[in-house]
Amino acid sequence: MGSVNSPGHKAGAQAVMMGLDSAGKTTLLYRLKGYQLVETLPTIGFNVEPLEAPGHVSLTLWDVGGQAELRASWKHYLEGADVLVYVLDSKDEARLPEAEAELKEVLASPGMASVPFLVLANKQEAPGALPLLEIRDQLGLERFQGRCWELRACSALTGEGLPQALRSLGGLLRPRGRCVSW
Ligand code: G3D
Repeated sequence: MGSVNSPGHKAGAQAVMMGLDSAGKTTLLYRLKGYQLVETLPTIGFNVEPLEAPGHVSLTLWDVGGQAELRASWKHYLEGADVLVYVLDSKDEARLPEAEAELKEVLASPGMASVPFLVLANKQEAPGALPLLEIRDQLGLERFQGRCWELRACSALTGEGLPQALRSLGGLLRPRGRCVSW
């Protein structure tokens, strides 16, 4: 992927979005970009869009395909990532353990120790969506005390929570002090 930006260097920050297939990453990418809802197809490889977060934070958001056979390539996209966006399907409780295991592996990748991450609990408008507290507990996010992370609820379908998600992204790209929040 593109050039590596040092933390705090806002122009051209690289945000890498990962998560299991069908979590809603591509829908989120185009919603955040301000496009109308699009018919999505499984992402083979990646989609990428430049975005502006509040506070004049320019970033490039990479949407990396999440199907099991593509996950081996995730590590290539992590090189040079300034922030990780990890997307979950809040109504798919059955796959939360798989999502948790993948997140753990991504965070353990070389170079990721100091990279902040934003977990987006997507599909929150769907009946039966797990509440944030439960998602936080099932993902074991509390164990990442020493890292900079945020957990936000959103719906790429309705757009709810997306302005806050963008604000969180901007904030994580210029961390200061305590930054764990959900
Ligand atoms: P992916 O890029 O993570 O693989 P997609 O996921 O963006 O392709 O979305 C997978 C499916 O989830 C799509 O439905 C999409 O419309 C749906 N989806 C995405 N975000 C939301 C959301 O916030 N709420 C709900 N209810 N559905 C969402 P299809 O039916 O096309 O597979």
